[in-house]
Amino acid sequence: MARPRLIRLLIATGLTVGLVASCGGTTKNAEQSSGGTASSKAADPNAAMKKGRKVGFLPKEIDNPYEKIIDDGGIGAIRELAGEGKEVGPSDASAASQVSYINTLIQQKQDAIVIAANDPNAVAPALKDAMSKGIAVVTFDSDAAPDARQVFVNQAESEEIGRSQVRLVAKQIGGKGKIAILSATPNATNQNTWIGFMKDELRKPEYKDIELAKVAYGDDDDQKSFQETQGLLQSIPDLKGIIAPTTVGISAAARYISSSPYKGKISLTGLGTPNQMRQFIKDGTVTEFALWDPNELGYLAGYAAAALASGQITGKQGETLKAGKLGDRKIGKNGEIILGPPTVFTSANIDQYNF
Ligand code: RAM
Repeated sequence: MARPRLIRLLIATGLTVGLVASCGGTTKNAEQSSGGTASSKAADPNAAMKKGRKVGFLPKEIDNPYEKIIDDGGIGAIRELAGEGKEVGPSDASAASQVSYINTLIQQKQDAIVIAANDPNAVAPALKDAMSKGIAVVTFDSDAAPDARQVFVNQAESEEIGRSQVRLVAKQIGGKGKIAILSATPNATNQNTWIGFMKDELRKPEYKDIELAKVAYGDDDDQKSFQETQGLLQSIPDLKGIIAPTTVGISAAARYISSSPYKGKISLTGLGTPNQMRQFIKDGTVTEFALWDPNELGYLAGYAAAALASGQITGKQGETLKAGKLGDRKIGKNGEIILGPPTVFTSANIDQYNF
């Protein structure tokens, strides 16, 4: 990966975000945790990483290629630490389905649960139950209520993800016209947080000529996202741009647009994997989109889970997570650890990435 070029690109597009945790929210401390044994003890940074830890990775849905890359990264980290990692999860991005998987992981006496929550509150009671039984709980990608987990491993700073999506679409449509957002599920913590920042960004005077006409939900389902794209384009004839802050949504939208009369007339950007988006960059359907490395996100979450389950960290602000090949990471406010800045992919760099 050509680092200097990548950094130049990030700066040019304004996507460089700090490696520090984002602000806001309440301060996480041991009292706010569930009182589970893993979280109520003080951290011992010098404790050995315990071998044989059992860690269950629970994605938003099992068939989402993005979540699969994350879980593979996490399972790889657990393997590195001589533990046993596994991925389990529902075939639809629903919180109710996730709850039964959480309960099974509790019954199996896993040492840690690492979850991308489909709804911040609906999974909280089951996660609190896990913590009360001494099971470490880490969220990644999409957070749960802060008192229902010890650590949230966020892919990048949420505010910057949201604002940068608006900057990308504004550039592509020349700062004027109607846009729509094609999101994932209506309750997804991550998409809703990003959309909140997108709306706030759009209030700035420089975007006065851009109107957010609609937020549609493809539920992180390929077919539904494809149909929602079609619906947006047919119902808003003067639509100029779509932001799809979901890898499932952007790839389905690109597929629809690439073989429709809208190709070349509508701008599409958002968050996608280079492998799913390559053909749409090459055929000109999409010019720029962003993402981080999902494998590294999973790896970081795996290390956080193992460190919690070994007593090295408790999730308190200021603690340091030793994250193997990713180096040391500070735990920020509200138990949040940030992976790092996203990369913007274009025809100039997409072939350097394979995920
Ligand atoms: C989808 C999911 C996930 C999100 C990515 C960008 O795969 O909705 O939660 O982070 O897109």
